[in-house]
Amino acid sequence: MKTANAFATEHTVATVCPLDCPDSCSLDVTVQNGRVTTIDGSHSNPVTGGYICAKVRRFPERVYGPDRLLYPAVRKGPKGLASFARVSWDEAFATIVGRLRDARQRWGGESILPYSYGGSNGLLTQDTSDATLFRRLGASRLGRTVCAAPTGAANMAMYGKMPSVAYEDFPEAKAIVLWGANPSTSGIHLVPYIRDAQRRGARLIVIDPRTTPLARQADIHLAVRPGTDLPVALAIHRYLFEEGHADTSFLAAHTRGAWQLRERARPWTFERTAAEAGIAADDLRAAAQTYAAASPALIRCGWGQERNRNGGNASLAILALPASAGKFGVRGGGYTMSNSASWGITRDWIGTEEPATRVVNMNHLGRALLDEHDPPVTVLFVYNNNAAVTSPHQRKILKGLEREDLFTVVFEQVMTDTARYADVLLPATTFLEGYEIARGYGPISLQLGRPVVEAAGEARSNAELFGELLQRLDLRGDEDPSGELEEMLDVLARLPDAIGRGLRDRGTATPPHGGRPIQFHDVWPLTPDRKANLFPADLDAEAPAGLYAYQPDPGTPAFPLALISPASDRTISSTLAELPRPDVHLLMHPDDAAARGLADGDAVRVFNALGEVRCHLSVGAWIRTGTVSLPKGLWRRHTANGYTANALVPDTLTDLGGGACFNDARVQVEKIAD
Ligand SMILES: Nc1nc2c(c(=O)[nH]1)N[C@H]1C(S)=C(S)[C@@H](COP(=O)(O)OP(=O)(O)OC[C@H]3O[C@@H](n4cnc5c(=O)[nH]c(N)nc54)[C@H](O)[C@@H]3O)O[C@H]1N2
Ligand SMILES: Nc1nc2c(c(=O)[nH]1)N[C@H]1C(S)=C(S)[C@@H](COP(=O)(O)OP(=O)(O)OC[C@H]3O[C@@H](n4cnc5c(=O)[nH]c(N)nc54)[C@H](O)[C@@H]3O)O[C@H]1N2
Ligand code: SF4
Ligand SMILES: [Mo]
Repeated sequence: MKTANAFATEHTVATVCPLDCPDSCSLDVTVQNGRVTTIDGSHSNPVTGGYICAKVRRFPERVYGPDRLLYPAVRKGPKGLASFARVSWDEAFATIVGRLRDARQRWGGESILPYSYGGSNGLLTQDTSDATLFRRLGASRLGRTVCAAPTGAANMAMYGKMPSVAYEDFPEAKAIVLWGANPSTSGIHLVPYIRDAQRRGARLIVIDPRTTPLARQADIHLAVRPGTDLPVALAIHRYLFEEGHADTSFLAAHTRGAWQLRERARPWTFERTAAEAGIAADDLRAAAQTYAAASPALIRCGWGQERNRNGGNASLAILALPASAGKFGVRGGGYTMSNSASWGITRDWIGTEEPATRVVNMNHLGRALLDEHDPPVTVLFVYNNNAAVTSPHQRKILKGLEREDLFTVVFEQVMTDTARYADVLLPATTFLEGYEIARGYGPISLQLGRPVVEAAGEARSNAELFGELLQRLDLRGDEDPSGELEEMLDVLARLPDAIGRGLRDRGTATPPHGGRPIQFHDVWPLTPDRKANLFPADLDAEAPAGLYAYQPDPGTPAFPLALISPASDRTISSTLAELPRPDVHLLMHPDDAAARGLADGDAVRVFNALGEVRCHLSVGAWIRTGTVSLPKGLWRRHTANGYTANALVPDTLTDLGGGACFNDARVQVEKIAD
């Protein structure tokens, strides 16, 4: 009897992981008595092959954990201390609606700043009814630049974001360059395809200041100094052009601007570049020769190289390599970048045209809260984001969030560091409790996520929250969908026919070209003349020193170490950071440790003019000299003094795209008493 009962109440639901990870795993979720018990990979997305990462296996601990937000609440104590009192949704709505109306009346709509980023990275939970609401309020617009802004600007200007090489085609390549990408952590399903290529004789080149797992298995590892990728890529162009390896017929037929690129590459000899990047000239030459000689040859361009003052130009120069070298037109040749634009989705479901209100670069949140007066930001509405720990210049942001005259709404799943500063805190559903359309940005995939269990407590979906706010502010249009299910159906109906039908009927859409397009064969640059623009003139005007012009680090003797903060296998950005984890360490090379009298396990302070982080030290040769590393995505509870890497990250912007300079911090490290 008992067994029969248990059987009757256990079932498995097929859905998809929409977190901000390139892979977009299809999932089988087991539910027992209305609660999620296990999350496993399924085979419906063939690329993710039935296995998932350890992080998302632990997602039930998040759904039912002590940090989960279950009810609306209002602040009771000082900002930042997370002292809240439960209120009804009605009370919460009344307060928010009153404050939004008041802000609009006194200061104008631009005094309202919506602040959001990846969250659940799908099509439904962002840029749907939320965008309709903030557009109709005439709120400030947000420049969503915290990630992929420089690479996005480069890929758009050069290739119009044409679809790029799929994971499945990596085994065809005879040379693979992993440039500023660490798939062993940040997109694990690419790894077996790379290993397969290696077994079939491919040479692997890794360009990364750290000895990542794949760098250890590479034929050539260029452990460059952070921020020096631009000269490194230009030196390879120079070799191609000056030593007769450029594909002049491809360049003439399919590109513009090649000679200007050649001019800018000319000064970057292997010797000069190697000195700047802190690598051996022979290794750089070997990398250039290997890449030039191999066919097919493939570059996986990541995001590690974009997050510094030269990041936009570096990404441009990297993306231009397959054009100069004539690597396109064959399966397994070309480049892989974000594939999020591959479906040509334009989000024409947003209910209102975008108003011409002021744009706030999200990397300048601290400045927006403290230095902006025309009008000041008086209402901050945070959702799908944890800015208190994920945006640059943490101390300035926290100071801004402390402003007594700022009204902050945070709409969240768990008690994040940002949630602790809310005036009104609203509970959000997780992807296991609602619909989502998840779009892979590694593999070209689009899958429908379904509710697996009832929402915990009184949590609501984004569609429900923003729909209700539109209603209560008298901003709802007759055409607007009402509620999450209607919003999902509305989006499905507005997607191109074949895509919407696939999602409705099978839960997955069939990508063009079987999801494995060959660049310059099946897909072409989405630029006006369908050519690759190797020297986009508008970007030449935007870049501080012009296109492909390198901005060297002038050096700050007090802070000689470059700090990077790459993705870790514990979190996706800062999502899941609430779960228990081992002690956090700063990673440092043995030579740098010795020079400072530091040893493995020491308590240290990492500091610069912006702030300080106190944690323990890990000494190892898997990072280059002159560079130290802290994990991305920490919460304040993970360090001894409550600050994370972003307390040391300046809010300067990248050369192109207004991106964040997370890997451009300069610091010093010293021992402290434990
Ligand atoms: N587990 C996990 N997966 C994730 C994420 C996560 O937080 N955790 N985040 C997701 C998101 S939002 C993104 S954008 C992607 C990011 O995906 P990736 O780009 O792969 O991730 P990162 O760790 O930011 O950077 C990759 C590598 O760049 C190196 N690097 C740092 N600075 C430089 C530099 O100046 N030049 C070069 N050549 N290399 C440099 C780092 O050492 C790191 O190994 O991953 C996604 N996947
Ligand atoms: N130092 C350093 N900092 C970095 C980076 C780095 O490399 N180094 N990388 C940067 C990168 S690549 C990125 S993409 C950013 C990401 O930064 P964020 O956008 O802040 O990403 P997360 O930390 O994942 O926070 C997303 C939050 O959204 C919530 N959420 C998820 N789904 C929903 C939903 O449906 N509704 C609502 N209301 N909330 C939801 C989650 O609970 C989570 O707390 O971080 C950046 N920060
Ligand atoms: S975070 Fe990435 S690897 Fe993990 S389950 Fe989600 S899509 Fe798969
Ligand atoms: Mo990102």
